Amino acid sequence: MPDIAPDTETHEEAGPLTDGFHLLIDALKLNEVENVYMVPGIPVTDLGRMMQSEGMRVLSFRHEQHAGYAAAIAGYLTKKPGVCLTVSAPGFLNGLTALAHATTNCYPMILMSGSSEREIIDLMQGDYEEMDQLAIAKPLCKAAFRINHAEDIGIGVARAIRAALSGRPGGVYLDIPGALLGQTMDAAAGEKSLVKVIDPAPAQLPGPNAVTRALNVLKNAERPLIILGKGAAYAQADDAIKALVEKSGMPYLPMSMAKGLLPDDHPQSAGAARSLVLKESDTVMLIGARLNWLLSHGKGKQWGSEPKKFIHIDIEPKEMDSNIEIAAPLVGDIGSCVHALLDGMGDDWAHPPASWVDAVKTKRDTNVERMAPKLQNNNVPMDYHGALGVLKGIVADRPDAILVNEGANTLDFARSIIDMHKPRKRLDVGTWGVMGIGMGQAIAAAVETDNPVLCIEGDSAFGFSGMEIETICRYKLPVCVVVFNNSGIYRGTDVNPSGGDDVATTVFVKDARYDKMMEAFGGLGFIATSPDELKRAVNEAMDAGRPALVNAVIDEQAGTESGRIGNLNPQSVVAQK
Ligand code: ADP
Ligand code: TZD
Ligand code: MG
Repeated sequence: MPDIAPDTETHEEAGPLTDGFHLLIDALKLNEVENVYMVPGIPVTDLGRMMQSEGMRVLSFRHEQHAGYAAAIAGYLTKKPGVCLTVSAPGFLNGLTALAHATTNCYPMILMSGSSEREIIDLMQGDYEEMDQLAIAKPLCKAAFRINHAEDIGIGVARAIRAALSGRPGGVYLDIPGALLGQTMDAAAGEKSLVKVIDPAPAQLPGPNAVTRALNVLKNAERPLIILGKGAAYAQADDAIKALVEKSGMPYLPMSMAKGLLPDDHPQSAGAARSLVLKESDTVMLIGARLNWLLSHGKGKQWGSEPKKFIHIDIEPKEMDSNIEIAAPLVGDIGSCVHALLDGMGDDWAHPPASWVDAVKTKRDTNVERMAPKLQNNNVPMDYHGALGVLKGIVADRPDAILVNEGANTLDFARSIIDMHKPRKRLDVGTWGVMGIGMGQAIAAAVETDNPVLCIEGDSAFGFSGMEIETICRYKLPVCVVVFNNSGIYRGTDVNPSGGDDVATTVFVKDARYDKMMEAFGGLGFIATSPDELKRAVNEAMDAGRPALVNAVIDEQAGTESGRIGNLNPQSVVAQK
């Protein structure tokens, strides 16, 4: 065997080195990622520190799920991927719910998780926090990648960003083996390896035939309806959408998070005539809204007996015909599609027949009138209407505040009672109806927008993320949490059907003082037992611009099972004991 010759080639002095930590940070910064939502620990503790020292804003949470929900909604609010950073196995799994939630809701997000030694994981030899994270993440997100070599960090981050943002946005998993962070390479070569993603969400223009087809369907409509979904809000094509709605003269219905895209008191809003427009319309144009369970899949009693024609604007071609036949699919990004429609409508577009527009308006005005006195009641204990009537006024006075909302009755009543006045100000449970988004979304809303945040939370819903009020206090965020405390899930009155000592499964500790939790971390605590007290407390909290929690005592009997979706509960055929 020949002797191995000594290396005679590299006599030049080696240049400065960089490492995986710095390359990752540089790659993120190059792509304008400014904020990271994380929980520290092996192997990402130093990464968090270095991100902070390199000028990124690093928000350290108490639980990864909430860091994940923060990243997901940051993506929705900014059209840039929200980044969540977690430790391996358990931290990764805690973040995964949020990644799946982001994907389900079409929010761009990147979950970056540290991971353990590949060789040991693959031989299942029991490493610290061992888990094949990439394989587990794959079915739950839009794309999943692992970066194994420092020189691939640039391209890996670029792929993650483009995958999250392009087409239908969604969640992306990026696996960061601990060993990667410590890898070194020549600094100049490292810098060259970074990739700035050019045009990460390219415009997707609709085909001209598809535009003509859609306009023809619209033209022939007698009772048209526009439905705006959160995809329309995400698209940030606010002016074009408003122009389209107004030029068309058609009534429109905003889905929950599309409220405020046009102000809810807009004359064409059919928000308070939902049942009528779903049932009676003959043509429906969906803009960034899916015909999923939230719209009863486009069929059934709610939609009336006559067949309707659907026009569907969405960036995802597979969404067309997903539940029912779409007469005019318009595939493209919402901005481009809406502009194409506006152009095609010309200057003399005829508004729908007055009989239809007037019928919707009459129904809406009647419903609003009927609701008004309920919202002014000053009952003690408060019911949902009395409490939300007050909060409706506060939101009207503070249209820039971001409203975060979760719960069952607390969600459903707040959604229908509180008008939104500007786009992307209402953040809620999204497509899954997930409890626990509250504090994470509140934190990201404050961090990403600098606007004040008002959270309206069921007491159960709040409990899922309640510990993050420490995070809110630590970062001194202008978040006011109102807990609708009815001592339970849906109601506080259930009794244990067995007659045993345990309380019913839906009931919590009576007279709980959630306000004291906030005080424990230095925030402001309030208790409100009447609408007047609630008004005073929330205004004081919002004026203070500091972390605050108002414990709003709600009538234990006021709620109904599952809020508005009790019909989805399966029924047992066996008589209950
Ligand atoms: P909602 O729950 O408010 O009804 P969904 O989440 O069901 O809304 O629907 C959002 C839809 O918007 C998704 O089908 C998604 O593909 C689509 N979407 C998201 N961003 C865009 C965009 N920029 N252009 C076109 N469609 C988009
Ligand atoms: N777990 C998760 C993650 N999401 C869920 N949606 C649920 C459980 C089930 N669930 C609901 O759908 S609403 C709700 C739960 C537990 C709480 C309702 O109680 P609340 O609101 O106190 O938040 P109200 O005002 O009492 O109805
Ligand atoms: Mg409750």
